[in-house]
Amino acid sequence: MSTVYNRIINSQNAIAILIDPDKFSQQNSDDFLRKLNLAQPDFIFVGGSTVSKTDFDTCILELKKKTFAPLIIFPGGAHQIHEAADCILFLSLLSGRNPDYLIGHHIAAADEISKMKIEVIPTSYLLIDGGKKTSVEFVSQTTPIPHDQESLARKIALAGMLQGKKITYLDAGSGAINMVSQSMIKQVKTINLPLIIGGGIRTIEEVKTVHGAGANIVVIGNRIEEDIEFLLDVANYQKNKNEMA
Ligand code: 1GP
Repeated sequence: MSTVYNRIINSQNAIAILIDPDKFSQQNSDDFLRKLNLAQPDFIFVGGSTVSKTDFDTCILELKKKTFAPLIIFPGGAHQIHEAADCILFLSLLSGRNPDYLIGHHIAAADEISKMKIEVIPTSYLLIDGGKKTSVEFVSQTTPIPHDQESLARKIALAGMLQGKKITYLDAGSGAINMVSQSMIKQVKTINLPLIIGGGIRTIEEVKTVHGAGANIVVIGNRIEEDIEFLLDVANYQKNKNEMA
């Protein structure tokens, strides 16, 4: 069966564009959507730390109608679920000790999700210090893993795998000054699980670096919110990548 998870496992050098429904009302223009489709992202992630249910639902429905890539929910809370999406990353914030983000939101969402046809991927989510306080840190009231604690990140990801998580996501947080280091990516990649890396990735050079270190999927959010023309650089990257494949 062709599932989003199979697609992720088989993805090398994939790009996910992150859409924050909080900002989507300004982005929802023909120009933005045309460039988003031109970029041919491998995945579109949708989610945010402070999003209302109404904005979330509108964003999912609009993107489902107007874009082509698999739509993956990257939830900031229990209310960010919708059956029009293809998949939800069922995130546990394993770098922190806040029970709400380890299991609380999951319980709140469990009945509703299980009634939907949506694919659910249990995911270890680790927040890594990216040089500034990010909204995930503030909202979750957790402390990120220090930037240079590669072995701690690896151990947490390994524990997540032993708990049954199918993916590891290392996030320096939206707008991070420092992206996750190559050495941390390499260490965590020694665990044989697909790896998603996000936070503070702002150039194609950085995308290449992160892919080169072993990320299956690189997530780009902030850079596109600031400059939608960057979608054209992503389009070129994707075109070259597909030609080389
Ligand atoms: C944040 O990983 C994402 O959760 C993306 O980060 O917005 O900095 O690209 P940016």
